[in-house]
Amino acid sequence: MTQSAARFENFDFGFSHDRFSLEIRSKPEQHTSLANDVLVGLGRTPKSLPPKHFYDEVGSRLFDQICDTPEYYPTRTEQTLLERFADDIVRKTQPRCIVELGSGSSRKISTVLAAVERTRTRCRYIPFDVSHSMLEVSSRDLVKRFPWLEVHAIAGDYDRDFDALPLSGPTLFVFLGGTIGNFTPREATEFLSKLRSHMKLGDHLLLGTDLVKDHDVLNAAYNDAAGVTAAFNKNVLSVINRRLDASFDVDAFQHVAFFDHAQARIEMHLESLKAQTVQVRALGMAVEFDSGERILTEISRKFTRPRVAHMLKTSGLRLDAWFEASNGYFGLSVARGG
Ligand code: AVJ
Repeated sequence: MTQSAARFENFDFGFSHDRFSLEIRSKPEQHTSLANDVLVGLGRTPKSLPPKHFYDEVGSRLFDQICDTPEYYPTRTEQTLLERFADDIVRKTQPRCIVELGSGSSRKISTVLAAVERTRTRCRYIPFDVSHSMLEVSSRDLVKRFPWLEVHAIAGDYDRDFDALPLSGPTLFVFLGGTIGNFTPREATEFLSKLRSHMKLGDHLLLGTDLVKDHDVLNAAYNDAAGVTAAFNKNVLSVINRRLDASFDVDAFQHVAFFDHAQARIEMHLESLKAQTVQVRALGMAVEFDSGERILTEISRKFTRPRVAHMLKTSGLRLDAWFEASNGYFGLSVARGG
């Protein structure tokens, strides 16, 4: 066991070596409470499912493919912003510890770590994600690339298992991709307030937010011509089939996504192509669909700078610096407590 591992002996350690340890806070079958979300979300009208269930192995791979479609601009816009401003962000926040929530493939963080390297300081990286395999692959890659880096990966639900992190010194919490947009305004404030309660003097938050823009651009980003987003959306039905022994005919639903101007959000739905009844055997549940009935599977809110500042303020945070793409497509905020 490494030193940091010893301090967390109440948790399971999946893996531990020199500069990389993987801490398992919840097993993939437990952390997402899929059964409860299906019971509640498909048991009421209108039907809905939380977006976190998209990301099994197949779904995570599909999401990476979405990022490579020509229509889906957020990932590459944010990456360009990071490349341009990582040095400024690191100079401003001087992190000795970087915690990334929903780190995924950790592609973007290496841009920040390269900027840390240029300041000739070191830091510890704590990626937090549901996907064990993704954490393992990306962490191995990072310690190889940065010979000074210590990675303490945590497999769990950052919305739930977020406690007793092995922090050391000024910490930069990182929440990228615009994923904060998956939360309703109330949920976002709850989440950020909780994060705020873990922040000490000198800690910062680096937050990525997708911005309101031309509706055609927004609609295209969630309706790519190659149909990757449609496959990603429908995959949640396969997840339910496999994990809860359900009988969804994936081809009997179609992908629907559109920008709702009034709520400044993309809504993604699965629309039943016929009247049908689906069995969820593990729950002893029969779910009836009318023809054309929809399941809301994701919201993705789009912001403006004042809306971000307001959201941060209501969560006890203060917008300290704002970096925006020259086309106005995406924003990066640096915030601090109070
Ligand atoms: C990973 C939540 C930022 O909301 O744009 C991409 C997920 N859904 N295409 C987003 C997603 C459909 C994505 N986030």
